[in-house]
Amino acid sequence: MSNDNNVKEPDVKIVRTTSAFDCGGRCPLRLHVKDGIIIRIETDDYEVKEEQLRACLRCRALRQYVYHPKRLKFPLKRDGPKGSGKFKRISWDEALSEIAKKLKEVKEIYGNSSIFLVLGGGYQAAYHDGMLAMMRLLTQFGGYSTHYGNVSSEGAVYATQAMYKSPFVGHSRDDLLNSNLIIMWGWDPARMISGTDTIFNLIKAKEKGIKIVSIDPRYTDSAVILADQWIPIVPGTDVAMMVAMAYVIIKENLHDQAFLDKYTVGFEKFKAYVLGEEDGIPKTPTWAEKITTVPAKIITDLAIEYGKTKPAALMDCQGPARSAVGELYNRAAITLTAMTGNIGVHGGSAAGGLMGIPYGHMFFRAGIPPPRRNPVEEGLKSVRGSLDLNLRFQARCHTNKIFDAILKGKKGGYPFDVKFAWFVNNNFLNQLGNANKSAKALKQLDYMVISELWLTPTAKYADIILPVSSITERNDLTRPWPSGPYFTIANKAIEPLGECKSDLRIVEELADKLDITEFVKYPDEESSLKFMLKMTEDTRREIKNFKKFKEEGIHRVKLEEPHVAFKKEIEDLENHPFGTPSGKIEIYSQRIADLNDPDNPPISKYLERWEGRYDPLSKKYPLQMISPHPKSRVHSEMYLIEWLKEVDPHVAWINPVDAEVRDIKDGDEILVFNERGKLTIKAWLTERIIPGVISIFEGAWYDLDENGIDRGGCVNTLTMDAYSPGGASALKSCLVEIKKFKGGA
Ligand SMILES: Nc1nc2c(c(=O)[nH]1)N[C@H]1C(S)=C(S)[C@@H](COP(=O)(O)OP(=O)(O)OC[C@H]3O[C@@H](n4cnc5c(=O)[nH]c(N)nc54)[C@H](O)[C@@H]3O)O[C@H]1N2
Ligand SMILES: Nc1nc2c(c(=O)[nH]1)N[C@H]1C(S)=C(S)[C@@H](COP(=O)(O)OP(=O)(O)OC[C@H]3O[C@@H](n4cnc5c(=O)[nH]c(N)nc54)[C@H](O)[C@@H]3O)O[C@H]1N2
Ligand SMILES: [Mo]
Repeated sequence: MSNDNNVKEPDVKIVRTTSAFDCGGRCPLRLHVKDGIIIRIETDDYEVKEEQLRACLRCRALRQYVYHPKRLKFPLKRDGPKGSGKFKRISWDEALSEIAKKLKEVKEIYGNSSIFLVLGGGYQAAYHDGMLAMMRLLTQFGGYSTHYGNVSSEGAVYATQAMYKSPFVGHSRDDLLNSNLIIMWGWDPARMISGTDTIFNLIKAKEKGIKIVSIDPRYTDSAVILADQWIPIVPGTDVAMMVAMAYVIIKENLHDQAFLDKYTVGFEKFKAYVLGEEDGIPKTPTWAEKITTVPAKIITDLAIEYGKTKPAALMDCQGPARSAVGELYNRAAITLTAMTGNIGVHGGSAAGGLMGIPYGHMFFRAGIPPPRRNPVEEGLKSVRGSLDLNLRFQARCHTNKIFDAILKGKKGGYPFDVKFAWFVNNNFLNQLGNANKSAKALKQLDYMVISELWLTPTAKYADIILPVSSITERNDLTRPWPSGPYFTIANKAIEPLGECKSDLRIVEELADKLDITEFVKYPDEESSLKFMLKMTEDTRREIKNFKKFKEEGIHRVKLEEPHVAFKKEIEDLENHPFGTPSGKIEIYSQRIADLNDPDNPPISKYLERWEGRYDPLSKKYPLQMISPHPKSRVHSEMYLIEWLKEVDPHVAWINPVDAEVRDIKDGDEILVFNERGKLTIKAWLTERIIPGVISIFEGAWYDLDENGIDRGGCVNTLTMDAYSPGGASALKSCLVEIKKFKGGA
């Protein structure tokens, strides 16, 4: 396979590994290591060129990340007011002893529920990152409080749980080539990767002449390179367009009644809503045009095309669902795929937010290593909104309410008072709604520990910071989450920098200080990985030769044909019913109906809740702000890397129409503001975004000046710490105003 032996420099070792960034791509990398230092990075050289998984700009800048002068290398203790960023170096022994003492104190005085574990947002990319390790440690210490609702994808999780009961709604990407129409509905894989093999397969699809449509308020990179048609839409109004498409499909008799009869429940109720029998409003394209600004003719034409073209892949995503009623967008998309019989067939799509195919998710399917039960949650049931995800949510706060819970505790109706918080795998001050409020909460918090590679805006508020090794400094399993099918493994290429340790090592040492004698320790990282691989059936079946897997850094699963979600169910429903209570796809969900919440209807409907275009607040703050994920970073990770800043400077996308009335010119420094905060950023005037909407990529580091203005341009200075009935973090429902920034307050 490789030509590793042909390396010209004999003292250069090539380590095959993968990155573990949260873009979900998992790219085989060849790290050239000389004298213990990574001197060069190359990407996949798989002999089957068509199947190479080539890395993008971020992995190619991995050396800049690993060796960045600002990497944390020693344990730090706060040496100034919280948030000041002033720290002094201490030893590991001092750091862990102080943490252990604090933990014991809090446990004794307030009980375990006052220990709050704030877990990764997106960064759950590797088995040995801090999440599972910390859960295991604190479980054995008597339990902890935590949060529910994945900040990333809870809208999609809720939609798929409600309608399919399985989150594995994806096809392998080569199946896109079997499609005859691909609709990228709020999906921009050229930027956000969505699986390393995605864009390559989309380019092949385009070359094959498959029509590709993009529906997005922005003319995205993917639309630029792939789309035959760009349909700009007002953010938050997708369901109106989807419902109007359903109207046309029903009127034209293009729906697949046989499929609906056999595989779904509740279509009649959805139909009654669509036709206006329920509320007197037929959901015609003209009705939808007023809401979405998409011309009725374009809606009609696309509906007819989607209804007639078999198979067709409607690719929705997670981003648009991260809004006030986000799950309804994924639910409407699933409804359309069911109406057109595109589920379970090659070239189709089950929609549902691109949650991927099973393989890469191995360590989630295997569950948390024992002990599994967190004593603080014992005996408690899940709360509304969670459906039956089988987690004990009553003891938790919602993820987008983490800082509100820290501020208000039990007096504010939360199930716990936080006295000790451990942040791991996240930069949540930066990444959750309402950063100014989050900063206030962290100032007030009694005691905080974070394990990090960087002095992030969140880490600045910690009492103790523990420096963590990067993925190049440890052995690990990594997780390609949106696509595959392949398994990846990270191989240690270099020794940890400075005094950095892996999260796994940290919990093992802390377990000793906490006198948890029965804590399971692995003699080395490899034996922990072997244990993990044994825990799921497909890894047992596939990875027979661990040594080979390690050497190659990847195990490619050879499928006889592309993976298709729900193929078994569609081919043989009797023996393979869906996991829902009815055993079918639930267009109407009785479980949701039972919750009796008008904002959480049992069928997907177009609703507006807050801070959408038609909110009365738009008189004061007339611009909708969206915050997609940055090309040059993974959220806030890699923020400090100058190479990447150069590739894609941090600017606000503004339509010239909105700029002109405010006398804003291209390149002007502007103030973006609402009741929650103010930030400054450079304006980029472009027709690649529709009027009435501005776009600022998430992840720039929050940096408050003396006037309370965020000069870092962190978009969450403006967003809300709220969530949808299904549990989506509503970060995309946000109204703002802008003006030229003239300095001062
Ligand atoms: N406005 C707005 N906000 C958003 C979004 C949006 O669309 N709009 N998107 C949301 C989404 S989808 C997500 S997933 C979240 C992401 O939110 P976060 O997960 O908070 O974002 P990251 O910047 O990836 O932060 C991960 C942190 O983990 C650290 N880290 C990396 N590797 C390790 C490790 O091995 N161990 C430890 N201990 N730490 C490590 C990194 O240095 C980094 O600081 O952001 C959300 N925030
Ligand atoms: N480079 C890079 N890649 C990443 C990440 C990253 O930080 N950097 N993060 C990763 C993570 S954690 C996630 S969850 C994924 C998924 O990423 P997502 O959260 O799905 O991606 P977003 O960029 O937020 O949104 C996708 C598209 O939706 C559009 N959009 C926003 N609002 C609306 C709307 O109301 N309607 C419609 N039709 N479109 C809308 C945006 O303009 C954008 O082009 O990306 C992953 N990939
Ligand atoms: Mo995410």
